[in-house]
Amino acid sequence: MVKAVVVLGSSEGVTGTVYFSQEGNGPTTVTGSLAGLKPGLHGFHVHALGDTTNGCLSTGPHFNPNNKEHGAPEDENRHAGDLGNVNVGDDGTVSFTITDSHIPLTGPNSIIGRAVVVHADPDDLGKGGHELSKSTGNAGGRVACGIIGLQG
Ligand SMILES: [Cu+2]
Ligand SMILES: [Zn+2]
Repeated sequence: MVKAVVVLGSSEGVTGTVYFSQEGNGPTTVTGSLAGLKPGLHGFHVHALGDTTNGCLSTGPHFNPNNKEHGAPEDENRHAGDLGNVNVGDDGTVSFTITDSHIPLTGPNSIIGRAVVVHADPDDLGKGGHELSKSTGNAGGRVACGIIGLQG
C-alpha cells in the first residue's frame, strides 16, 4: 500500500486535506475534505507541477502524460489529472471519496510531487462549448492548491 497526502493552502481562506492510497497496481482512492468554498461545484484536478513559487498559478496545466483532451473522469479521452468536480454544501464544506485508475502513486506516471488544485467555478468536463472546455473545463481561477507528498 502506497499512501500520499496533500494539505491545501489558499490566499482566499480555503483549507483542506486530501489523502491518496493505492494497493499494488489497483485504482487510487482519494479521500478528502475542504472548507471555505462557495457552495456548488468546483473543478478538482491534479496539475502537472509541484511548484507553488507563484501560488497555484505555477502548478502548470492538468497532469496529462498521454496527451489527451480535457474530459470527465469517466471519459476515455481525458487528462490523467481530470478528477471532475467536488460539490460543496451550503456551509462551504465538502467531504468526498473518489476512486480513479489514472492517478497512480508509483511508476512513470506517478502523481507524487505534483499538485492538487481546487477551482473557483464548475468544471464543464470538456462539454461546455467554451474555448477553454477542451483544455481546462473552463473552471475559473485556482482558489486552493497543495503539493502531493508521500505519507508513511
Ligand atoms: Cu485545475
Ligand atoms: Zn483536464
